[in-house]
Amino acid sequence: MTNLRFWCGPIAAAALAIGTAVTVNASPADTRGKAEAPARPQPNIIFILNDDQRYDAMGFLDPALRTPNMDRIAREGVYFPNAFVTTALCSPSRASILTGQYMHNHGIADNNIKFRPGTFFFPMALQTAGYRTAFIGKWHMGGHSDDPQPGFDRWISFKGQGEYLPDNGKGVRHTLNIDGQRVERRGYITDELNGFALDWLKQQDGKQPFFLYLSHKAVHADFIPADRHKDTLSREAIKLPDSMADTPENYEGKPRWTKDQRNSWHGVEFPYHSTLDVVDFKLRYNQTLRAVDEGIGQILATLEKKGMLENTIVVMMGDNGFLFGEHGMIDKRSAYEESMRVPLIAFGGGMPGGRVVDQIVANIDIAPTFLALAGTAAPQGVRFDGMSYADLMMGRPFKGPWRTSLSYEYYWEYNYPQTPTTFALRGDRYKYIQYHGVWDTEELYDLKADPREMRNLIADPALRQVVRKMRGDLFASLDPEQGRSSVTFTQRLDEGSVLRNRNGSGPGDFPRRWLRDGTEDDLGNGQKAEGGQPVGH
Ligand SMILES: [Ca+2]
Repeated sequence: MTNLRFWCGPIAAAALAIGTAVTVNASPADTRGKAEAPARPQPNIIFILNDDQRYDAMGFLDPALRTPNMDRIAREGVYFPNAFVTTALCSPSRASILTGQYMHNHGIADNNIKFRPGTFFFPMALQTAGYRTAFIGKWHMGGHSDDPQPGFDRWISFKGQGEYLPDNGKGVRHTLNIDGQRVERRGYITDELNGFALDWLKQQDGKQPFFLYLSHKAVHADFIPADRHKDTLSREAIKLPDSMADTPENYEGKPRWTKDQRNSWHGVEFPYHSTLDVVDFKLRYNQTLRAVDEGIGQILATLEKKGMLENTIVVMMGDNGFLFGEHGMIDKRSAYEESMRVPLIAFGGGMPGGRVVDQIVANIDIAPTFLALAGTAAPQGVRFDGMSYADLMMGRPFKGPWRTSLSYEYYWEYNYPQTPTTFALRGDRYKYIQYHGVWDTEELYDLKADPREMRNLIADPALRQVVRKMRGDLFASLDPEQGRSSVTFTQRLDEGSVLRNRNGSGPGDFPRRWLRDGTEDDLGNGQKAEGGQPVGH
């Protein structure tokens, strides 16, 4: 289970990253009897969360990037190629990380809603277990506030999405909230946050275990790289996806909304209502990520210098993915792979290195995993939707079973009306997607045969049972027994980003399989078309 099969060149690595690798690694059975020494009591934990870093935005998966420190962690530590978020949107995903719960349970359905009072954040339990805790960076939950939040002894944050640069270009400094005090910004955001993290790490004396949550603003749009990285990396190395083109083949079988989105705020024809070039956009993203990677290198160097790497677990993850032209779209929110899939790598703390863990893991697993690593648990009455993968990470015997699929949910936002409310079930082999509140088709993809999600198999008669089972499993997994599966109603504040380019493409068509002349014998409702019983009018 410790072979470096992913470290064998970009083609194999890319195949692995898109889920086509054949080798099954670190399965529960594999790990039995091969345990390393038990983890030291109460290891230190550093969690580095990067904003909108998609699953393949690391140099060992994409040669257009340069991330030697992330590559080192993947090579010498543990790489999770099947890591996902249960919602591809900043605040809801971050809330799932902190609470260990699905969005419909924690209630942060968009980037504006505030936490319910009394919500449990996992760092509270780390404090109770004796940890010193720090939050440094983007919080972005609870309205436009950067006030200190429960669970953290040290607090450094900013309002909303924050700003890359320390001032507005007109002499007005942006500010940070440091333990409740308003302090003026000094430098480029990634370097500034990383500097605070290094300062805090240097203060740790080893008498108390610590937990550091370093939450970067990078690489959220609009990307601004550090000055030292502005002219670096190759534009020519950036490859846009084949699915970006507006061709009948690319939209065959796709939902109507994907074609509609093409000419919109989140589409390649009118991106952010501008003339933005997607290649230039991706180049700036790649450049902006470099400061994050350099910061990780400094953190590792500091740990090594202090002799703390053996007892400090470093975990790096993305809060959601990002589309750069896939299916004619940009940004995130959808259940397509580039949106819901994230990087996840771990290193240090005595974990056996050079391993790939193939199990499906998610943002909702962070809270139970970190509490397990710390040897503690949530207080009575707190329920996690996620599972601890601490044993998988640390190479310890794993008492299965592990999940075979993961549910996904996204709730429509009035301000970005291009993407409908989405529910999906992502398994090892198939992904099933259904939409709520729009007249559109479901989707089913065979991820082994079609990792780019180009051939919608929803109407394939041979897969009818697969579709029925996944519909049922999705519904069951979202926990309707508790009556919490209702679609969230959010407040509309304006008309939203509704503009279209007059010279761009038109709206999408209905699926061809739905078209009839009106004389066919299958003109009942959808149940009849699928061989079931109509349920009335
Ligand atoms: Ca994000």
